[in-house]
Amino acid sequence: MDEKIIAMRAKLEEELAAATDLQQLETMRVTYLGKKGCITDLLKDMKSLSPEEKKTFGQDVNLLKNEATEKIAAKTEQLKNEEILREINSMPEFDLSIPVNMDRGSYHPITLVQRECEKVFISMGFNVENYSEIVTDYECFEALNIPKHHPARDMQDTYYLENGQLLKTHTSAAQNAIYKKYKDALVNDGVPIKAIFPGRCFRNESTDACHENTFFQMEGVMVDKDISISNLIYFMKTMLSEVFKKDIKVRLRPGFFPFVEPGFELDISCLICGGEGCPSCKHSGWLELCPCGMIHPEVLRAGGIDPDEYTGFAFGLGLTRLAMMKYGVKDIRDLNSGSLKTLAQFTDDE
Ligand code: FA5
Repeated sequence: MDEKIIAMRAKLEEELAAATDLQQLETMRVTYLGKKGCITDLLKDMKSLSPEEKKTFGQDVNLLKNEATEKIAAKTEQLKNEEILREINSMPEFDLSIPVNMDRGSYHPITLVQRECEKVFISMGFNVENYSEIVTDYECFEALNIPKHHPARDMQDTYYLENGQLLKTHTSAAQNAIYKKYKDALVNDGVPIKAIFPGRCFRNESTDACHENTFFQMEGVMVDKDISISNLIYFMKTMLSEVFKKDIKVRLRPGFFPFVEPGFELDISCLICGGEGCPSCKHSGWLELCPCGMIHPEVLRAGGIDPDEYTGFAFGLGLTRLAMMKYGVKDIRDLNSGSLKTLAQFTDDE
């Protein structure tokens, strides 16, 4: 056998034995087997050989080429397998038979209270609606009888997007869309509009024990012929007694909101201090929980409903404050803290 072929086979064996990574093998593959590789290069020597020698030499070169192809492929496979094994061995060991020794996750207290309220209202025939957190100025203010430059806007500063949209300051921002969605069924089929729409609200204001810049409300509206304040009071009372499962002292006092007339503030006696006064109720003994009122005719009109024929009530329940009262959370900021120690107390089996 040609000396060059013998030497090249020996070199190949040596390099294969020394190769420790896939990159080295790839370089070898190109060096030996590539179009301009050293095995192809051997064929140049054929020119000077006799026809008989050419035959044997050609066979030997082919043999070397096949050997090199197989051996480089086998070594590549071997290194890949070793790499997978190394990866498996470096993974932490899991023993699936060991009992879980971790705290269970739990629903957030606000979610629990929201679901409880939803259940109560669904049982009274209300639909639950979901509405966007980003709304237009029209939805949040103008459709609610709060034109530009109206002083009521000062009470609800918020965060604006560059395109002029804003993060909704109250769930009332969905009222207009809800009226438009259900007005045909109301007018054509006499189906009263009964909807609640819980959602996250945002206000650019400083925080304290009972104010957050991000909090939850649940809006509720009912529109039909002859809806009155008595209907409003009935639904509010039912909801509170179902949620608290006990008698709660409430008071209704006049309140101003441009989208209701008349408007009320529904306060509950602070359950943290029993009405004595504490930081959670700003030392008044009462907590503003659920402003409400009879929907303003302009608001109905903007929703495509004739206020001479239909009336309705609306309320804006402070869900976050309700959760505080129900679970005895003294500082509203704990609810947004993400502290598992605080939140895990409310684990529910649902
Ligand atoms: C409103 O947001 C009106 N849209 C409510 C309404 C709806 C009135 C329908 C009439 C008819 P107000 O700004 O008062 O109103 O907020 C309503 C409730 O949300 C408050 O009583 C309170 O419980 C809660 N709330 C308001 N601001 C905050 C805040 N910064 N942090 C936590 N809860 C808040």
